[in-house]
Amino acid sequence: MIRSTPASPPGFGGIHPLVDALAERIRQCRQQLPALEPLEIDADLEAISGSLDGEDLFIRNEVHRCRGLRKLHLETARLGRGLQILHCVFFPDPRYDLPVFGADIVAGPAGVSAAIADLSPVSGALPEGIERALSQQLRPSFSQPRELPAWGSIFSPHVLFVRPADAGEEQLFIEAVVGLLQVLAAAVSVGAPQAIDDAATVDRWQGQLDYCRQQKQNDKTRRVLEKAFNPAWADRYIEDLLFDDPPALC
Ligand code: BLA
Repeated sequence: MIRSTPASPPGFGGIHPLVDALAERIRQCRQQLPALEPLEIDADLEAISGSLDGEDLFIRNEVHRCRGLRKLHLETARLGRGLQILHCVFFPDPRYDLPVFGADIVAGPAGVSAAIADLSPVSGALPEGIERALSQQLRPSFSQPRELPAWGSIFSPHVLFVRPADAGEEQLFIEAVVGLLQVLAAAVSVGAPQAIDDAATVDRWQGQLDYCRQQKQNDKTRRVLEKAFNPAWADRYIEDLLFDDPPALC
């Protein structure tokens, strides 16, 4: 089992304060969701530890579901060469008109290189209520915005992809993620399921499958996992846990 690690500066065997603080805020938001329950995952995927080139390496996975969301996955990891990661995806139940929530932080010894968060559409555009709520939120400004790769066409026009320059911008990023989760939670609380064979459900299922396929084109994730573990392990991890296809509608 992995011990929980207190926040500490990067490079001291701990976890970057932004990774730790965001994980904690996501857990608080998660707790407010209706009918939240933990999902079983294979014990060998829940807490993974090892060492690479003499460095501690760990992955901690938490997986839940709630009404409206089929899988809420939060991962915090330290993967060698001081690389620390927060990876979080909330996958909707396709019967509900809800987007995918995704967030990723990549921090190295030189600081956070990537912080991304989005509510991503699974049927062309975001549900109207969500689009309206996001358009009304103040868009924080960051000094170092980043450009999305080609596979990033899955993200919404509201996507935030930045390299936070200092602790102030890290805090802005956390608040922006909490804002997204509040918008999602409001939509979850009023959402009602449509039939499993409704054309809209099928369309959203297909959209979620496309989301997973596009995410799997991110070679950077695969490369890091292959190096820390091995190619077969990385493949299973990506296919079964990070971006598994939504279960067949039946
Ligand atoms: C980039 N993701 C990266 C990078 C690494 C990882 C090393 C490069 C850092 C950089 O460009 O500064 C690695 N991310 C991981 C690993 C895991 C992970 C190993 O989550 C998991 C174990 N990625 C996601 C999700 C999103 C995402 C959910 O998993 C968005 C919602 C986005 N990561 C994302 C994007 C990039 C990135 C857009 C930049 C890719 C690029 O510029 O080519």
